[in-house]
Amino acid sequence: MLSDKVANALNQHINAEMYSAYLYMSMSNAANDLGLKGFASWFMVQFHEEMMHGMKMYEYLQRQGVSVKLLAIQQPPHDFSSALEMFEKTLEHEQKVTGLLNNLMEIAKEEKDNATQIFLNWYITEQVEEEENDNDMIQQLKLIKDDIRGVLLLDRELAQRAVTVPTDYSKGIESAMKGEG
Ligand code: OFO
Repeated sequence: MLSDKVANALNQHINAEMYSAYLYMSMSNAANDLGLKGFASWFMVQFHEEMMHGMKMYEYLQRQGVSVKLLAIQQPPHDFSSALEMFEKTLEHEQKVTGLLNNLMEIAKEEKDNATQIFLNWYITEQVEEEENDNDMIQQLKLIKDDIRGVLLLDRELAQRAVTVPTDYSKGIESAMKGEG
C-alpha cells in the first residue's frame, strides 16, 4: 500500500516520462527534417524507452491499488538547428529527470516505503546510463564539428540502434521485463 504522498508523486512523475517521450519524438522529427535519418531513428528508440518508463510506473501504481490520474503533457520544442543542440538539450533534460527521481526517492524514504525505494532503484540506475550516452554523443559531435562526413558516419551508426524494450503495453511492462524492475 502506498501513502497518498508517494502515490501522488509517482503519478506526477508518469507525466515527466511521457513528456520525455514527446520531447524525443519531436527531436526525431527535427533530425528527419535535417536529413539525418539515423539520428531520427535513434530518437525514436529513445521515445519507446521513455514510454516504457512511464508505463512501468503506471503499472506499479495500479498493482498497488492506485487509480492513475493522467495529466496534460506539455508541448515540446519543435525547432533544433543541429544534432549537437539536440543532444545538449537531451542531457539538460535528463539531468532534470535525475533530480526528479532523487526527490521521489527522498519522499519514499520519508514515508518508510521500502517497496517504492526498491522500485525506484531501477530508474536511478537507468539515469546514469542515459546521462553517459548523452555525454558521449556530445563529445563525439564536438570532435566532428562541421565535418559533414563525420556526421553522416555517425548517422549511419545510430541507425543501427534497435528497440529492446517491450512495446506491447497491454501485456504489462513489469512482467515483460521479467523482474528487472
Ligand atoms: Fe526516463 O529516462 Fe529519460 O527521461
